[in-house]
Amino acid sequence: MFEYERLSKEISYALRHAPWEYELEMDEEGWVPLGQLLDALRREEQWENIVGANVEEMIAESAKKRFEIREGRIRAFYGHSFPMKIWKEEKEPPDVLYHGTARRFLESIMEKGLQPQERQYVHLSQDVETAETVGKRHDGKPCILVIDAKRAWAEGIKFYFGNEKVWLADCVPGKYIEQML
Ligand code: HQG
Repeated sequence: MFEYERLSKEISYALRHAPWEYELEMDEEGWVPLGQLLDALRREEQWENIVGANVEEMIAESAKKRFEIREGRIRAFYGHSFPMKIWKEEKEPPDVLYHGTARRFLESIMEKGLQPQERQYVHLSQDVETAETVGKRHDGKPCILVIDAKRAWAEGIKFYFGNEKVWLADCVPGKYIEQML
């Protein structure tokens, strides 16, 4: 039985943060050959018998849609942090998006806007529930920010499609952000 959570974390690390540690050749959309990733994982004792089907099962079992496999390649939908910025598809966002964050970040966010911080893009949520889950990683009682994506888009802020629940942006100025009470 493969431990999907550990596998998901390690693949997240490889595809989002440190592809060079796994000697992966990544293209500008974040794709790497699945076989290359499997070879790299197999060098570790814990994954010495891993096959593609295990990765597919991990993706299918996960509550979050983090990865995609297509034509023998795998990529992460979002979350990247290394300097080479992954190309994402620009897309008109829903009228409203959400962002769950910690209370301690609020003042700075309202002053400087939502910034990508350690990642390549700001991560926004399609619905409040998803934003709550994201925010709880930073604060037991997270606050939910409501983004006027319709106006921001109309005024030239770029949005990108992550997956059905996750949207990305380069930054979101404070004037488009309101705290949900
Ligand atoms: C905050 C997980 C101060 C921002 C999640 C956030 C997501 C500011 C933190 C995905 C700021 C960065 C990404 C400013 C933004 N001043 N703080 N100006 N602008 N921040 O983890 O959005 O499980 O890099 O509010 O579910 O929390 O890994 O981003 O709190 O989808 O698949 O800086 O990662 O997905 O934190 O999460 P993060 P995030 P996975």
